[in-house]
Amino acid sequence: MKKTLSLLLVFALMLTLGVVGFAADEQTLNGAADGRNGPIEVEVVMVGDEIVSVTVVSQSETDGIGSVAITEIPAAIVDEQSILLDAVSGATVTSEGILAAVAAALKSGGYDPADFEVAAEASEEAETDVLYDVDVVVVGAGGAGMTAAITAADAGRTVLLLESQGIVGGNSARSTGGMNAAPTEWQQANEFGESAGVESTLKKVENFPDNKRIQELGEIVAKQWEEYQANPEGYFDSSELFQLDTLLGGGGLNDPSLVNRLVENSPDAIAWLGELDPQIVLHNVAAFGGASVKRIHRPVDENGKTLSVGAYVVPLLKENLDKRGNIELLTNTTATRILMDNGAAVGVVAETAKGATVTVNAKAVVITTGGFGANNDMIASLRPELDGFITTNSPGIQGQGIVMAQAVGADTVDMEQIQLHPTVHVQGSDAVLITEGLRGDGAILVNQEGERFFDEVSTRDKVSNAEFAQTGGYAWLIVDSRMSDASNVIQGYINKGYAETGETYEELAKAIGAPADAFAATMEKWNACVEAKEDADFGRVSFANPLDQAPYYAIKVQPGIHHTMGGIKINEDAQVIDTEGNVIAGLFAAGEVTGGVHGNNRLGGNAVADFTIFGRIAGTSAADYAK
Ligand code: MEZ
Repeated sequence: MKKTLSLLLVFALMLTLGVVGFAADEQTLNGAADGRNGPIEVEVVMVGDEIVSVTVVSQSETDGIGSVAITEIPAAIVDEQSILLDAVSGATVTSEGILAAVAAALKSGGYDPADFEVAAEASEEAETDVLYDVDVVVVGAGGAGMTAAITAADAGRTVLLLESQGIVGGNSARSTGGMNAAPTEWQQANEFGESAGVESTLKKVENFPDNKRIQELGEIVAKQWEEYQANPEGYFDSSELFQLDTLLGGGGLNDPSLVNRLVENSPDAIAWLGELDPQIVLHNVAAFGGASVKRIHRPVDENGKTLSVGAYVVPLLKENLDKRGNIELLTNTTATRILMDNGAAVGVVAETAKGATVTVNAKAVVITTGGFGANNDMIASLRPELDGFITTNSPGIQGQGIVMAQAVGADTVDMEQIQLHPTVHVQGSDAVLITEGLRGDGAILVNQEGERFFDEVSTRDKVSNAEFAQTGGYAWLIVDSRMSDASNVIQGYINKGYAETGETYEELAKAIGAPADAFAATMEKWNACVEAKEDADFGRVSFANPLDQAPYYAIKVQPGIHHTMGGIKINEDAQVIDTEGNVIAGLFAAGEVTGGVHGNNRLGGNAVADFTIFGRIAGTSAADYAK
């Protein structure tokens, strides 16, 4: 004890004399504030009035979205000695959470946060206009844009990639489920138990007597199914069944040639992602709405638990983008106009966040700006009944690319086809997508009366309409702990506070305010349906496991805008088509900015397929054109 005391005295003397290696008035402060997914905790080191360092010590923000703010905002605070900074666009909630946590830390150390609310010097600096000359300019750095840029760069072209937001990823970064592909070797790892799904699809063909392609595919699949049943080896799926599901799901409105292109390229697209980056492994195959069989390919962690596909793939695409010396990425730069010469696209004009003009001369232009699901005015002008609806879309999804393409004569298709996703959870001011994967893996939907009301794995349009008809227009999505133990995605929802919970059915019913008897009866009846593999009430044909492992969870969900199926008209080579039906030379488009692939309703898992497959096609076509 005596020895400890004397050591402390020596240490205090050294501090006074400035002998030790840190300044005497250095202090470490801690603060916390809410981010998008939960609390953000920071550690702030101050020396006198100087912010020496800011470290985020704890957070649960989304990879590829919030993670960008977590890297950029602390460094900017130190550089600018300010907490009055612009948020990283696209990651506003996380940015503001970090700034608020730093303010709280400063306050705890006796500082007045207002003293650090100084206008950042750098942001006052004017930017100068700039001119680029490249082979290919890609507008929009979501999944399709990054894929197109990488493909064109790998074909030897110089590429400039423009992104209106502060982060890349767009809606792709928010996608959760996975990517449809068929037939693949990874489907073969599953035991086939989806006969009822195939039978039910073949029956639906009768509903489209005038759709030549649906009839044609129906005949082919019926024959394939007959042959398989005679010799049931391996897992049953085919390119034709995948096309049939996509066309039936889209109400037959899809362009069959685009569907064919999507499907035929799907197995190779999964392989391509794995070749691009061996870390991209999408080999866990599951059932999703509107698919006759298990077809969505998902990532899992080292323990086999499912992960969100967007948060998994987007950072890896970005990493691969950064590795290429012939791609330059400009964020916070919004393209406003396509440059034309003699009927051909020859570049774009864009504007930086600080108002400077970026002029890009390019041999080919690729538009990949995504749809318009975050642009309420555009939505309301096409579908007045959706005015003010909640949306799962990223804020940058404003339809800019569609407007720019129309200005140079591009045609559009199916613009009024706007998809509502039936399981969107409202948390504060956020509308959060609760993946369809939960229903594919066995979850059910009950209404406020504690009763099932529809086939949960039907297509999104139908499930959404059924929800609207329930009390309050919402439903409760029910999972058990067997499901949550197998999924990082579900555990994330629980950790973020989206779920009510109960140790028994009755307890969960109480937590959600539903009648306990009715809810418990619904659960027992559902578990019996799973055992019998038959749902006499609603005709569901995919079952997974009974929901009988406590604790049980319920997430409140309602329909929200998720995908805009309409957009720029393209052909199979991702060339943009004008209102006269001709190709616009030098102009290409891919991903949600285009229309025609999904008809009046996109199937879950077809967006990631769309951005990868048509992103690659657009990148290849643009690179060829720009030779
Ligand atoms: O493709 C989608 O939109 C998708 C798979 C969404 C989801 O529910 O996870």
